Amino acid sequence: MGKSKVLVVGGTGYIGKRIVKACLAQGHETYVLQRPEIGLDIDKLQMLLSFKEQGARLIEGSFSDHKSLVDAVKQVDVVICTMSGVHFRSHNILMQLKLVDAIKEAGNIKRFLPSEFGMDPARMENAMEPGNITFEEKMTVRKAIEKAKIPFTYVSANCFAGYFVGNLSQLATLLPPKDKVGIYGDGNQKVIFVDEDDVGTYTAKTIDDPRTLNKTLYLRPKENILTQMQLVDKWEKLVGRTLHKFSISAQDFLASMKGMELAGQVGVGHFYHIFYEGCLSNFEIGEEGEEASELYPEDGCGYAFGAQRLSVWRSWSCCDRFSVELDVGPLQC
Ligand code: NDP
Ligand code: GO6
Repeated sequence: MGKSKVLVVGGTGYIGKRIVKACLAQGHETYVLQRPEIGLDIDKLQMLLSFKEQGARLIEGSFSDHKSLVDAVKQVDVVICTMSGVHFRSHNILMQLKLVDAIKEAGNIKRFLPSEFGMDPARMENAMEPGNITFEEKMTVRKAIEKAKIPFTYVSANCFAGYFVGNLSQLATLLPPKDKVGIYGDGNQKVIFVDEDDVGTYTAKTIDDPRTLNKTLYLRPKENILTQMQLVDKWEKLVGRTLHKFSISAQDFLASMKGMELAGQVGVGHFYHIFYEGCLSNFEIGEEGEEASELYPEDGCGYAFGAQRLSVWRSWSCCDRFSVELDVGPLQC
């Protein structure tokens, strides 16, 4: 059986572009939705053209034109949606209901991967407001998928390195702290950090795998499970400098939400569940799920997986601020 044809919806986005690249790299006939709404967004247009140069096919379609979505979906076997879902960027998770309708009508889709790629929303029923919107909307999409009997895989990708590793998990910055670092409580909850390229690779790997049909794929390689303290320790060893650590109590952390805009409040709530409650690692993967590094340990890309690679830090070691001030050599991994 040949590799399935895949359509990526949201392909110019932060995680979408990695998924497009991984699908191409793994030999899938890869289609990317080209929305007329991108208008004069020249960055998106050029990205789409570069996908085309790399072998992707562009399909025109719009969320405000149902038939265009049905026609797009009819050309492929698998749909991966990477619709935006980060409040300070843009949050359109429920727009996917239109895509679900189109997939239902088309009737040919062997697997749909909706925009998830984070915490498992099914385990976040007790999440605090307003961050719970993220999980509730993702659950609404899941319910529509399951009601329409569309075959699915949900990818729980845990913490993207770009948002959680480079900054040692500090809020409101993506840069590594220079002198002092806030530690959530005792910094000992187990967190799972995943390189974005690995999210792409694992996602592409799973689309034709019968073992993940109608299941959740958790990206939880052992090397990627680190506490915040272990993360800070790795960085300190890398740069040969010790940072001043100050503990933030759960109470103070939650109190910091007050006066923030919605996006900031959502972030604080999510960080609370991850760093104080340990929501990413405080459960065993059961019958409803599979773990990615167990399913795909080999295939010659094994070394590319895992926090050891930390490409986000490798890039800091080439960044003036650290190579000059801290004389960081290349990462050993
Ligand atoms: P982006 O903000 O990069 O947006 C992705 C795409 O969404 C855009 O490129 C665009 O597609 C599409 N989009 C946005 N608005 C509209 C609209 N009105 N109509 C149609 N399409 C639209 O998303 P991310 O990559 O940041 O997020 C994707 C998923 O990953 C989300 O579910 C999010 O929650 C999750 N995530 C998880 C993180 C983690 O640490 N685990 C971190 C960040 C995100 P087009 O290419 O067609 O323009
Ligand atoms: C990422 C963030 C970083 C928020 C998830 C505020 C959905 C998920 C791990 O990417 O709110 O500074 O699971 O000041 O299921 C954001 C969100 C993280 C943005 C979390 C996310 C993670 C969304 C911030 C900040 C670095």
